[in-house]
Amino acid sequence: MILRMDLFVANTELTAIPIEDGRLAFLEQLALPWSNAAILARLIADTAWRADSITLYGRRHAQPRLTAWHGEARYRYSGMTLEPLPFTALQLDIKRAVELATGRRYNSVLLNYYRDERDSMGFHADDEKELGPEPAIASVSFGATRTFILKHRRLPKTVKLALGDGSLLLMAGALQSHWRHGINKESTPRGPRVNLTFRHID
Ligand SMILES: O=C(O)CCC(=O)C(=O)O
Ligand SMILES: [Mn+2]
Repeated sequence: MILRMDLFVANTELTAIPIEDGRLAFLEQLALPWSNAAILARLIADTAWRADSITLYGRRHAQPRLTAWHGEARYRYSGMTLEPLPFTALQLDIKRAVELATGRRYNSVLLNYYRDERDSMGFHADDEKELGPEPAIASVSFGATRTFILKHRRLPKTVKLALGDGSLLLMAGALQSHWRHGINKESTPRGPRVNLTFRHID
């Protein structure tokens, strides 16, 4: 008997999102062996969340979300140096799924916990030199859908993507040199969301 396995296997191919000056690819549901809800609950409960302040133009500000940095390399941004915690078993499982889907390897992950609609992330590029000139950054989201906004640095162009529960977004090519991205606060109630950005640090 020939088993029609393809009937049971979810789509694992990323779809390119056309964008100038960079590369974006999206998968609505990353293939994982647990439900998105179970992963979200474990990430929220088991992560050593930090409430860091960042220095912007010489002033300290509380970051409007919680964060954690895991993996094999130090990370410096906005006047902070983050010493990594080791990858957890769950993070390694998600990393493996992301590596299979994207065909790239990662050695670090930044976790961001948006507790509700008031949490956000300011516009920035992931362009630290340790990431290399054309970094592949793989972003996995669990929980509430939030709008990921990209703004071109020179052109009057904005791209908005709804990043839903279980989705994978790959940023690659020259994207970080030409675009900045962020997550705005929302004006209507939103449940918790955890986003993981897998990176390769040299
Ligand atoms: O939460 C998101 O979708 C964006 C996260 C992000 O840009 C980052 O971690 O650098
Ligand atoms: Mn980013």
